[in-house]
Amino acid sequence: MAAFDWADPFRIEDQLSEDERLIRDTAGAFAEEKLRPRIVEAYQNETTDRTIFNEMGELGLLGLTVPEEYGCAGASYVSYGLVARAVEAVDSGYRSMMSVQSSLVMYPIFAYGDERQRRKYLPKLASGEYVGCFGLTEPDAGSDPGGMKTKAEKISDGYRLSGAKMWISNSPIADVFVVWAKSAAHDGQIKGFILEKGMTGLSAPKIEGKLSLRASVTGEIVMDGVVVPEENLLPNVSGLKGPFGCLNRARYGISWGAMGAAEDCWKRALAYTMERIQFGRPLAATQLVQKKLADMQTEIALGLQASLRVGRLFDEGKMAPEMISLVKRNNCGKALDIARVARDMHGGNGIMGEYHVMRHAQNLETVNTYEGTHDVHALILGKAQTGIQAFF
Ligand code: TGC
Ligand code: FAD
Repeated sequence: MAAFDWADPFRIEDQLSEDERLIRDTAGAFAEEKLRPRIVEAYQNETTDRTIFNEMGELGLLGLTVPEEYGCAGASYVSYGLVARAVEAVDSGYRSMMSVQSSLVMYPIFAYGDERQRRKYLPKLASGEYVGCFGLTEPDAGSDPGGMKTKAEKISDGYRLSGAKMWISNSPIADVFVVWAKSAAHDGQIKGFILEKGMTGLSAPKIEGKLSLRASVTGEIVMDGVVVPEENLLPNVSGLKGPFGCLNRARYGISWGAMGAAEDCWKRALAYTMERIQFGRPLAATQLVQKKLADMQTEIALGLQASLRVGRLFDEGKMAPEMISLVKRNNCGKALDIARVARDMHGGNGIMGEYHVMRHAQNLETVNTYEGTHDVHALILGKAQTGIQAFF
């Protein structure tokens, strides 16, 4: 009989390759040694440290799955998930910064861009010299991005973009903006455009006062007749499958990341209740607390194993988007529950920044909402079973 490792019940460790373990350890050391010491203050003060992109770039953590010829690691999707898990164990906002850059900016330039666009943007995004953002959501088009109003009008040597994007991670500090707009020149289809900081009519005001993801800056993208040259159109995709192709990757990474945050909460709740004495015994000696710890362990073990399975299928070219809806929805919902329970198990201390659990819970409220809300992913899975579209 094998020994039971309570912290890794299904022996995820044994299921990883040597390269994947190396990448995981690199990301884990960076997260705990470089990110953990700054998060409490950054969150409290609502500040985003731009240099984190450079630090991640130096370690090769940006655009991890993009091929090496563009300055990236060309690693597996399982590796990408492991990085998301390690970074989000510290803070969902730091994972957000990384995953927007990797899955929502570098991936579409790689997959839908031409060779000139790849060579121009990818190496600088990989090193962190450039920060990128992804503009899909609008004030009146969130779960239903097909309802977007942003328009691209054809002009002699390019397009004129008008409209506004809302809730855009990284936008106030972005150099490169991947923006989705309806193009009359393409039968009203949605097309992707690469905008650059400094273009006339382009601004990205910060959204102030968030109570979640406070260490990751969020803004708008306002386009007041921005002239975008023809060479900045992403030529190789049309329609909603363009942005959804990016979201498949980001949502998959989030499924791992949310489990990273949940693991941090679980292990903190365990450590805290082992130490904390009430009624003459550690809290962890009570049945109620042990049940909560067992529930956390179970959901995390199942969630990680599921994400690993989807990652392997991704790497084998056998991923279906509905698999990603299943793990994104399940892992975000479960992580949010775990963070709330861990906060409760810390008693009054649980509301303090230095104990980390309340910050995770606040962050996971957003993680459960962005990239398709918990309920939108339920409707995707419901449609797959019934064949009936229930969005409207
Ligand atoms: P529907 O008619 O179902 O599909 C339209 C076209 O898109 C294709 N498609 C996909 N392609 C690839 N992957 C997927 N997952 C796809 N889902 C759909 C589909 O085949 C079709 O193609 P074609 O060629 O036939 O035209 O689309 P719908 O308008 O009915 O949409 C339904 C719904 C609700 C599923 C969809 O709109 C949705 O997923 N809504 C959620 C919106 C969302 O996730 N927004 C995310 C914004 S970005 C963000 O939140 C970043 S936060 C990041 C961070 O900070 O970490
Ligand atoms: P709505 O779509 O208005 O939904 C509100 C509620 O209604 C939800 O509970 C939803 O589940 C429910 N609902 C919606 N439709 C249905 C239906 N048909 N049936 C039943 N219930 C329904 N977007 C980007 O493009 N780029 C980014 O970088 C980005 N970063 C973000 C960062 C943060 C901090 C946040 C908060 C959001 C970010 N988003 C980004 C936007 C995010 O993807 C949207 O908030 C999300 O898709 C939900 O859209 P909404 O906020 O308009 O909510």
